[in-house]
Amino acid sequence: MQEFHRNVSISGSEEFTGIDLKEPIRVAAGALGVKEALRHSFKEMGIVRSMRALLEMNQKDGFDCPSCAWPDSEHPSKLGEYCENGAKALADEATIKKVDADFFKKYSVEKLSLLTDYQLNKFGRLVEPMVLRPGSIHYEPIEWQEAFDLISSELRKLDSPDEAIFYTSGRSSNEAAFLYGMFARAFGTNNMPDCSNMCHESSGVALGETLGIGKGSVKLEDLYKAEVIIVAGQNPGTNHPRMLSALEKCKKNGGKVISINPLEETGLVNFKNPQHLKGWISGEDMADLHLAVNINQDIPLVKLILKKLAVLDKKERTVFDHEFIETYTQGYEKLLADFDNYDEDELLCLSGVGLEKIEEAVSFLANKSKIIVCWAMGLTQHKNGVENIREYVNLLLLKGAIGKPNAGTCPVRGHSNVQGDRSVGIMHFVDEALNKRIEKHLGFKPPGKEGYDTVGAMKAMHDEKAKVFMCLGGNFLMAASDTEYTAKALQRCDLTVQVSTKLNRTHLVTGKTALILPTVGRSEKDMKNGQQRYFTVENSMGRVTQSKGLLKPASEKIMSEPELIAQLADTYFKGEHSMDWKVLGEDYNLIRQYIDKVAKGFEKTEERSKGPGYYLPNNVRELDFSKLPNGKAQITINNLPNHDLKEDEFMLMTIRSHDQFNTTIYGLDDRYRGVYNERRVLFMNSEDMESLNMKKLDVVNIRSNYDGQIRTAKKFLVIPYNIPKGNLAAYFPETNVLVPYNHFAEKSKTPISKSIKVTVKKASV
Ligand SMILES: Nc1nc2c(c(=O)[nH]1)N[C@H]1C(S)=C(S)[C@@H](COP(=O)(O)OP(=O)(O)OC[C@H]3O[C@@H](n4cnc5c(=O)[nH]c(N)nc54)[C@H](O)[C@@H]3O)O[C@H]1N2
Ligand SMILES: Nc1nc2c(c(=O)[nH]1)N[C@H]1C(S)=C(S)[C@@H](COP(=O)(O)OP(=O)(O)OC[C@H]3O[C@@H](n4cnc5c(=O)[nH]c(N)nc54)[C@H](O)[C@@H]3O)O[C@H]1N2
Ligand SMILES: [Mo]
Repeated sequence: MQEFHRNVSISGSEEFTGIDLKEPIRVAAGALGVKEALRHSFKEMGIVRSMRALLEMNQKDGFDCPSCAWPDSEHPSKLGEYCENGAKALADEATIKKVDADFFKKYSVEKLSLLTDYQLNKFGRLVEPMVLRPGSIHYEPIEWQEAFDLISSELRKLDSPDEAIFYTSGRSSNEAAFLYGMFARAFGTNNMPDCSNMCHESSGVALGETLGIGKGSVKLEDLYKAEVIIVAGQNPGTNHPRMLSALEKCKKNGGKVISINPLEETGLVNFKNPQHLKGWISGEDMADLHLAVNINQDIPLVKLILKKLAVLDKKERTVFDHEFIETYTQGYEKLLADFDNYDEDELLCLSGVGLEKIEEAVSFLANKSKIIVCWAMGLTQHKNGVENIREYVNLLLLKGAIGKPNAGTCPVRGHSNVQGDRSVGIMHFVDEALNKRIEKHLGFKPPGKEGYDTVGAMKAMHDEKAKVFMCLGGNFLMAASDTEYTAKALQRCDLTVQVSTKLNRTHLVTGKTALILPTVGRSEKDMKNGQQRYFTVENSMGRVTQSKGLLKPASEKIMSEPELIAQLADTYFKGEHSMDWKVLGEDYNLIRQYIDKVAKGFEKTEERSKGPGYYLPNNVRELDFSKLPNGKAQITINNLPNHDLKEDEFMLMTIRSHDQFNTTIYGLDDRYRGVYNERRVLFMNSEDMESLNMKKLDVVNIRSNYDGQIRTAKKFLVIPYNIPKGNLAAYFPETNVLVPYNHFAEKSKTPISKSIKVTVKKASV
């Protein structure tokens, strides 16, 4: 690793931690979920702080859960409105452990980098601004103003504003994201990659093309009375546990749930809802039908279902909604003709699902029109991620399941405010209308050239075309694909700046100079001049609400995100700019007034975000497709994926365990999959293990070979698992080393983290 200018490890310890295997727990949540929630909370925050915080989370006057973007109930339970993973996210942020100047004096970045991501996160909250000077391996304290001066002077040194990149992770508030996006533009660049590029960008592109808005169309209540909910490529029991209550309501009302997933995930098997008494005792079966599709074979599967529905419709003319198709869509005849190009047996074989199950799915759908499709990373993170989603949209359009109650699209967002960040202007592409409003209301001309998205940013830094990299949250090194490539990219920067709450590997593998700017978390009180400030967020369904923290901040030396961005901007512009940054950083109401004027659909946010908040406009809900070709929703033709797997190659998906939030590792257990105290595991079908002559817990290396370049993830323990033959699963981020930086979804450029071609070989130990 001589290329690295500090001797830092990009993986940390790869030692095994002492695995224990048990039967997977097949009931999600329940009393065990509550117990786990409280155990994590008490350990990190103590009992009093935990109870106060948990009872305020997702309540009308409280703060928005820092975990996923699933909407809060409009009638929150007095018992507390949170899930196990929300409680873990809160405990993680509100921990009383601290990472201060003494800590960094004791531990060099080289030493810290030898630890695992789990160990790094456990040290606690970052509590004062720190700088890593060129050549040094120890962070040292720095005054806030000196930090802003340092960044400003590096920015001024650049030959072009496009040599700076401003990344955003989806935890930031609308107010912070707005200021940040406007600062990047005022500085002169659209280089604004965000976590969304690695996440739901494929959904945004697919929905934009077909329905005219890159967001979902359903509201929370729509799920309650849907007739069929399809959950495809999503693991709600772990990643969106509060969604299970909505599925439960749907089922109580007679709806059916179909799960489409290579794995039979626990939350979709059975759910005990701890919000009501009965849920402590008995569980509710969730999915009525599970289709164990092969990785990335959703298109053949959906095509087969559509083809069979088309046959039925030919006879009865009642299966598809012909009036809807006629009035609102274009492309129907072409799609119907295209079905003839596919052989049913071939589609069936590719999908990996049994014919009986397909027939059952067809019978669930044939006479129903209130259909919702929910999805997440299992559809987006493939080369054909955009087409995957378009194919599911075809199903909804043919059934007329769009723009009416209890039907529609439901991309389930990841980070709690990832959708809001985009709505207020975090984007690498140019939005002409937005630019005009910026010019009119903010008084400066924003750049008109498209900027870098995440993969673009990695490449630009790697090729030394970008030299300053600032991150508003996140853990870029571990989140991005191709860890080694990304590490080199970061190290080639002159300056890397992390606005963060917790320690992670991106603080250790850095540019020549690095800054840590510690910030206030979602759960904390944000006071200014004796007044408590609040901010706003947008959930997965487009509702804007307020969020107000209540806990004492981790330290007096941390600064809120809007304030630190404003102070940086003020320093950079030396007080001479059309925007009064300093004042904006102090008064979030003023930021909201600008958001109302500049961001599309926001209006009177100050008053309307109170209580249950307000919905941003959504053309699909109004059946308005006027922005699309011929003013119609687009039915599309989507090709079958073509992977050309070699004889010895498998398809690997990188997924989340039940004990992590993205790159933040809360613990080493994944009880829903029966794995305890270890993350370096590879889930494999037992027949595949047999044919490779492998036994349970054999140590293997996983290799990918793209364009002749070999990438290896070393030392994983093989576990026999209920996964279709030829498919593998392992945890992210440990396996990100395998994902080639230059292989991503067409159009959305989302890395192919869910379909990586790999070979598996026993390691010599
Ligand atoms: N507790 C917790 N909550 C989280 C997160 C977290 O890490 N922890 N992360 C947040 C973020 S940012 C996001 S984006 C979401 C992620 O939420 P998910 O998308 O649920 O997360 P993944 O673990 O990536 O799971 C992907 C699922 O898709 C399935 N899958 C993989 N490939 C395919 C395929 O080709 N077809 C089909 N049909 N299924 C497939 C996998 O088996 C798995 O069940 O969760 C958010 N919420
Ligand atoms: N192989 C593979 N790679 C993936 C994925 C996958 O499924 N497989 N999933 C992708 C997805 S969906 C996503 S969204 C990305 C996630 O990418 P990121 O959003 O970049 O990563 P996170 O792990 O969520 O970021 C965690 C860090 O955020 C900081 N943080 C937490 N809260 C706050 C806050 O309130 N403010 C600030 N400023 N900082 C905060 C903490 O320091 C913490 O260490 O990863 C992507 N990468
Ligand atoms: Mo995400």
